Amino acid sequence: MRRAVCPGSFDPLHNGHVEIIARAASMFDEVIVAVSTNYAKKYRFSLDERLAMARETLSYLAGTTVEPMGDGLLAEFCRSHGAGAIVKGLRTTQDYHYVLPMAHMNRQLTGVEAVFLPGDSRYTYLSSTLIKEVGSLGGDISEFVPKAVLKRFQSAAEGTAA
Ligand code: COD
Repeated sequence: MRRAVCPGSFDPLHNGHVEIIARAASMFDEVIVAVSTNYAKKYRFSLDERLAMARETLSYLAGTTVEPMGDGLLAEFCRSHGAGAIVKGLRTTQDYHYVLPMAHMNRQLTGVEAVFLPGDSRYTYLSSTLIKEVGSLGGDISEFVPKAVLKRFQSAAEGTAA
């Protein structure tokens, strides 16, 4: 059984993430989407919301589950879940420079391998940060995010208007 983990904050999940996770699902028997819970970090969406958006969006992918990562090491999460690989999407060489030391460290810690997939060129300009900025300033983000995410931005906007 080949099992991989796709980790991230997913604050929120966007189409670039979904494309990488779908490709991981086609390469591995099982994929666990691990949603990070770094208590030092301020998230726009709560853990429950990030889990719900990812579960609603990814339910069509066979063999894919969504779980909270907990506040420990990703390498330990992989070991405790029997996953031999961490799959990450790369947008730019900057992403590569950021994730490469992590890949070495994770492998050193528990032997877990890193698999890097080049992001689809349709989505490489997407980041959760940019989407939050555009969405919170009233821009149309419908092209960039799954329906489950769009719905939450719309409810937040309605809440503000009320
Ligand atoms: N196209 C393709 N891939 C993309 C795109 C895009 N448009 N946007 C983002 N991605 C990739 C990112 O490169 C990343 O791999 C993944 O999608 C998730 O992105 P984010 O932004 O939601 O997630 P991050 O970068 O905030 O997640 C960081 C982790 C949670 C992976 C990291 O902090 C971590 O490993 N934390 C666990 C603690 C730990 O073990 N620390 C020690 C590390 S050695």
